[in-house]
Amino acid sequence: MSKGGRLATVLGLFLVAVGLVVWAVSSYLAPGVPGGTVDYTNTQPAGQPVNLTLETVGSIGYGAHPSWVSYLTKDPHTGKWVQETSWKLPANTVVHMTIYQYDSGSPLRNQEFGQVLGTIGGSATLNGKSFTAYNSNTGTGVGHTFAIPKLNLIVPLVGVGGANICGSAPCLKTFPHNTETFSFKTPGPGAYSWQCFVPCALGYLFGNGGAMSTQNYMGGILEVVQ
Ligand SMILES: [Cu+2]
Repeated sequence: MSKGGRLATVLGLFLVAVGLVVWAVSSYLAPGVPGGTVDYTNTQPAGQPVNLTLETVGSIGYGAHPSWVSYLTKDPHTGKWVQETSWKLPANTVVHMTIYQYDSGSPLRNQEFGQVLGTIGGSATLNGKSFTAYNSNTGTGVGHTFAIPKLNLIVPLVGVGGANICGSAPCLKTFPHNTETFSFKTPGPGAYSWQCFVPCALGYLFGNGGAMSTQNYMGGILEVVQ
C-alpha cells in the first residue's frame, strides 16, 4: 500500500473511533430520549411510492412525558411502533400516508385547519370515504392535524367518540379509531418540518407548548435525500 493509502486508512479509522466516542457519550448523556430517524430510502425500489404509517394517541403512556399526546411511526423494517417522528425519504417520490387516529377531538379554534390542502388530488380519505374538508363543529371534532408548512400540506385528523379511548401507546386496533389516508410527493432534497396545528396542548400558552413543540410527540422532520 502506498504511503498516501496508509495515511487515508489511518485517518479513516481515527474518524470512525471519534464517531464511536461521540455516539457513546451522547447516548450516555441522553438516556431514554426517544427518536432517531426512520429510514424509508431502502423500503422500495427507486422511484416506487413509499408507504408511511402513523398513529396518534391521546397519551403516550411512557417515557419522560407519559400523559402527552403523541404520534408514533410504524417502523417499516421491524413492523413495530416507535416514538420517532423524523423520516428519511427519497426526493421527488410519492408517499402514501396511513394514519390511525385514536384520540378524541374538539372543535378547531381556527376552522381553516379543517381543510385538506397540498395532497395529491387535494383530498384525503376518512375510513375509506374521500373528503376535502371536515367541519369540526359537527360530530366528534378534530383530534390532531398533520401539516408540512413548507409544502402547504395539511390534513385534519378526525377525533373518535365514546368512553373507550385508548389509554397508552401503541393502541390495539380494537380501540375506536379513524383511519385516514392521503398521498403527497416529496420535493427536492432538504429538511422539511412537519407538525400538528390543532392545537392540542391545552394548559400551555396558546395551546402550542409541550407536546406540540417537542420532537417525537406532535412534530418532526422530513429529511429528503437524493
Ligand atoms: Cu396534535
